[in-house]
Amino acid sequence: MTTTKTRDRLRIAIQKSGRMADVSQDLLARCGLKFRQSRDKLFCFGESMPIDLLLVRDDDIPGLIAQGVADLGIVGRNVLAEQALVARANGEAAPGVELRPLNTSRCRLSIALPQEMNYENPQQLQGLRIATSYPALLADWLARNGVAAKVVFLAGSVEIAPRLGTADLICDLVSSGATLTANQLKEAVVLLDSEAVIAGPEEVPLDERGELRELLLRRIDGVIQVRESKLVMLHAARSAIETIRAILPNAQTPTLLPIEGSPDRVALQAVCYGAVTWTHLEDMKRAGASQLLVLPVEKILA
Ligand code: PRT
Ligand code: ZN
Repeated sequence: MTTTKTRDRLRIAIQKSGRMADVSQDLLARCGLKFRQSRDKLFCFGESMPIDLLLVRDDDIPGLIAQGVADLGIVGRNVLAEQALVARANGEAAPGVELRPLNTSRCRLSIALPQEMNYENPQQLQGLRIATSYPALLADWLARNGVAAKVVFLAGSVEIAPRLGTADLICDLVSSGATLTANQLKEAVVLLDSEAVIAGPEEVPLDERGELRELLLRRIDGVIQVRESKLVMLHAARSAIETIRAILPNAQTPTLLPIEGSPDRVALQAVCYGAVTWTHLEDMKRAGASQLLVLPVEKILA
């Protein structure tokens, strides 16, 4: 059932505890939100803005958005995509759309095989049993590839199913790959590249929540931009600046300042919106830069 009541406070659902709990709290804190912890720790009242928090299991987040109980949620794309397929199959309301990727909590939903099996093509999986906590995403991939395999649903510990003999292979989340290796499995096909996302209903609420949602999304954009930005400072001969500028990754127009006592040399500073690697620094040094400094950026208001 969808709640149609208007509200003047925005509600964001995030994971109460688990891999995404700290990441979500940290993002909202960086957006300037402060919350009062309630005694049951499920609902936190927003003190700095009319934005409250619901602390729930990650699997409940898409449903809370679909019911209109939460206006936004921070959840893995894997959870959102799985529940979107289930909702569509049941003719239910979509559990929200992805409004922003958050470039954190990255993982992939992959099919993994016992190490002794060689993967060549999807047809090889015909008739096999695949254990997973993501039955809809797996069934969708199997259908798109014309494979009739048996989907064995397991809520957790999917990786031990082949050893227990309850499945031939698995379809599970992978990040470093260490869990697969420890269970004598290897990644064969990536079904979905996942990361934390901010999700919400496609339509912006028509009451006060609409503006709050837009304001928060703008702040989130700023936080993400800052997270990936670095301030680069260096000295170089004026004649080398053009070459050095070409090496700077995703840089804003740099500021050039004179250096006292060295009329041919300038100090350069530029914000780069992307990773500044050792290779970039070494290339700039070769091009004539010295005194290279790379600093984190705290806030940007362009
Ligand atoms: O209690 P609640 O239901 O809220 O939490 P949960 O136990 O269902 O989820 P949680 O906290 O484990 O994960 C939340 C979200 O984090 C997931 O939905 C993903 O979007 C994201 N995420 C990122 C991961 C991983 N990385 C991850 N590595 N979720 C799970 N894993 C597991 C995976 O299932 C496997 O068991 O870690 C293992 C593999 O890790 P590697 O590094 O060994 O490959
Ligand atoms: Zn969960």
